[in-house]
Parts: sequence; structure tokens; C-alpha cells
Amino acid sequence: MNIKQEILKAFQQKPNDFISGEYLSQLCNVSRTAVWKHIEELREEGYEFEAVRKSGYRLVTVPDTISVEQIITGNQAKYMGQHIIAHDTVQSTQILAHQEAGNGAPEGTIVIAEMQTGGKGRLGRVWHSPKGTGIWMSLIIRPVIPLAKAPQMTLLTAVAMARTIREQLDVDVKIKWPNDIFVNGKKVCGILTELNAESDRVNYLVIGIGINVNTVESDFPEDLGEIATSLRIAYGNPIRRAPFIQAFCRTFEELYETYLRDGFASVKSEWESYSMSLGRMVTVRTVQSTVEGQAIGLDDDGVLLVEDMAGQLHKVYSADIDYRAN
Ligand code: BTX
Repeated sequence: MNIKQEILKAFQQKPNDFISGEYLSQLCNVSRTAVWKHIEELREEGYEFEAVRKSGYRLVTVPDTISVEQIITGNQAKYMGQHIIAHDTVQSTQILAHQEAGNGAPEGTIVIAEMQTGGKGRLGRVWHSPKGTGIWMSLIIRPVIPLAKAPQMTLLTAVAMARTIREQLDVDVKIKWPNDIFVNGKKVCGILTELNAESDRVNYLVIGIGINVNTVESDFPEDLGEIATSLRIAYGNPIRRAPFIQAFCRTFEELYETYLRDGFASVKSEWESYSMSLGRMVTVRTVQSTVEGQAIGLDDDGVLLVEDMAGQLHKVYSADIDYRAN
């Protein structure tokens, strides 16, 4: 933990209290002048402190930024989100996360940015990632699993996100197979899983997560207005992003550890409880073919099962699905 993180942690442990410069200097083992300099730096980053002679400092406002300090301070996960690389503007956090992973970044590393100029969706699509309104992040994980099981991590991530949204905001949340999170019938989050593997073994996965957090309707470009929403629109109030990321890290870590210990079954049942796809008539478009039928469930590996009109079962590994009138 660096000095700014230690100072913030002290204020977080005593919200609303004044903390003396003397106490902070002993805590961080630096001079009082150094404490003052760090408080000034925090002020420049948007933190507001009230300073009273003899009493010390009181933290009044925490900015809604996604700095390393904000995400790490108070993060209760053991390793998810304990190593953060935060940028203001990047082309895509996926590209940077692959570089970091290749250079040995530890499991749980998050690469995050306030804005992406070339945010990536699946199949070369664009992910709209304007400044300051969302969470655009890539998570590095290193599960020891065979290649064929890698798509399960997308389903696990979707469950972690759906559970976080429900627990934090108490809004109705659904998963559209495989990777979209919907709130009130509109897309609020997309997940892009990319991997690096050798023969049959996964080296690492980069899970890209884009969530519209504080976007208001007028921020969406015309083509997204009808299909996209944000947590703020659903919840009715702005949401602070750093605590939301911390909650997600804790939930993700818990699910991930259960998955590594017990396999996919636990994820599967929770995924099904959030699913808006099961039981629906769907059109499944893969690169090779189009199938129409009813989405009837996931198999034990997380593959979507679709039964066509002739009663034939199709295993869908990767595709886009559209809903049809039942
Ligand atoms: P996807 O291919 O399932 O979704 C992309 C489609 O979603 C677009 O074609 C568009 O219709 C719609 N869309 C684009 N932007 C938004 C948005 N902000 N909100 C709602 N709908 C939108 C989903 O791909 C995977 C997205 C992953 C994004 C993250 S952000 C951090 C990381 N870095 C990066 O470059 N990508 C990932």
C-alpha cells in the first residue's frame, strides 16, 4: 500500500471523524509535511477535505474516479482487483491487458480506463466507451482448465455481474446468452472473453467488461438509444463506480473459487436463474449456419441447447441469438 492509499484507508475506517496530521504521519511513517503534500495531491484528484486547526482533517467528498487508490482502498477481495492499472484514455483495455498478462501480471489484475477510443465488442463490433460514465475494464485470470472450458468463464462473469447489480442496486437483472446483461429489457453490460492458450491448456484469459454506469439517455448515440441503458437510468440515482468494482471483485472471486473447487455446476444453476433465454423461441446465428428453435437449457459444460422444430437438439458453442415470438 502506498502512502495515499494508507491515508485514504484511515479516513475510510473513521468516516466523518477528524484525523490529526500527527496521527497520519505516525501511521504512514512520514513527516507531517509529507502528509500535507499527499493530502494536497488527493485534493487535486477531486477529494475534498475539511481542515481544522488542532483537530486535523476530515474527508468530506470522494470523487467518482476510478483511480488505483479508489479501487484498492477497501477492496475486500484477496486478489481480484488488488493489482490495478488505471489509465485516462486508451484504445482498448483488452490490448493493454494482453500485454500485461504476457509480461506476467498476477491473477486478478485489472486494466481500467475512463475512456476507450476503440472499445471492442465481439466479432469486430464496437463498444461505445465514452469518458467518465462507465466501467471499461479487463480482468486477467489464469485458471488451470482445458481450452474447451474457457467459455464457462464468460458465463461465470455474467453471473458475477448479474449478482453484483442485483445486490448493489436491487434492480431486475437478466442474462442473455452468452454474454449480455440486461436491465429492464435493455443492455447495460457486455462481456468479451479472449484467451491465450497453448495446445489444450489455457495460459490466461482476458475478460473485458463494459458497463454503462452513469450514462444518461442523451449520452447514447442514436443507434444505441433504443437498445442500451445504464445502471443510473435503472436505479434512478448516480452510482459510485469504485465501490461497485470492489463489490464485483468480491463476488467474482467467490464464484471463481467455488468454480475451481467444485466445477461448473454451481455457476450453471445460478446462470439459469438469471437467464432470459431459456424456454424462449430463438434464432441462433453462427458463422456457419442459422438454427431456429427453443432454448431449453445449458449442458453440464455451459453449452446452450436448442431444440429445433423437428425435435433435433443442437449444441450452440458460440453465436448471436435473437428472440422470436413464442
Ligand atoms: P457484443 O459484440 O456482444 O456487443 C456489441 C454490440 O453492443 C454493438 O454492436 C452495439 O450494438 C452494442 N453496444 C455497443 N456499445 C454499447 C454500450 N456501451 N452499451 C450497450 N450496448 C452497446 C460485448 O460485445 C462485449 C463488450 C466488451 C466491452 C469491454 S469494455 C472493456 C474491454 N475493452 C474492450 O475493448 N472491450 C471490453
